[in-house]
Amino acid sequence: MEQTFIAVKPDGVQRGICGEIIKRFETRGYKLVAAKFVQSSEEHMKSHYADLKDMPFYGGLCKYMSSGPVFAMVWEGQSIVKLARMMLGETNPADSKPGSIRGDLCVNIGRNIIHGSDTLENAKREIGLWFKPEEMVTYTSCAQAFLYE
Ligand code: DGT
Ligand code: DGI
Repeated sequence: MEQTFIAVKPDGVQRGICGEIIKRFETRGYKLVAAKFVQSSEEHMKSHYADLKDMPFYGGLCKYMSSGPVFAMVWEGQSIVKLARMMLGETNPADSKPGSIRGDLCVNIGRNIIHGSDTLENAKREIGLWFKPEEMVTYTSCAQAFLYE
């Protein structure tokens, strides 16, 4: 089963949207396997967004992401990396369809409330960056047999 890294960004936390985001992943049928509420360092955010280091907004993004608490999670489920990205919507909320998280809950690209890994490879890298192996919980959901044939 695939795992992906999802984080409610400082704007999502301050706006009180953590519960709504957890609800969408839970009700879709995904399984929460790790979570923590943290304020990360700018250095940590620079590693997280290393692939964007040449972008003009990189510095501001890393500063912003370390400016307040983030709700970091690992969710598990079939094809979750790709499907979670569909649930998020486009990077720019202005391009995100109603029904998606960004399309329903935010308006500005620099305040797009949520992060989700874009590839399986990045999901593995980001999970390793944010969580220690002992912080990941292994369990069987009682809904498993009703979610998957
Ligand atoms: P995520 O989930 O935060 O990694 O965002 P992605 O994957 O949808 O977008 P990505 O990786 O290209 O960019 C990471 C973050 O950088 C994005 O959530 C918001 C910020 N960002 C991207 N492009 C720009 C930009 O042109 N200006 C500013 N200020 N921020 C940007
Ligand atoms: O994975 P995403 O967050 O959808 O997109 P990404 O990894 O390309 O960009 C990471 C974040 O950077 C994104 O969520 C919001 C921000 N971002 C991306 N493009 C722009 C941007 N922020 C601003 N202000 N302007 C952009 O063009």
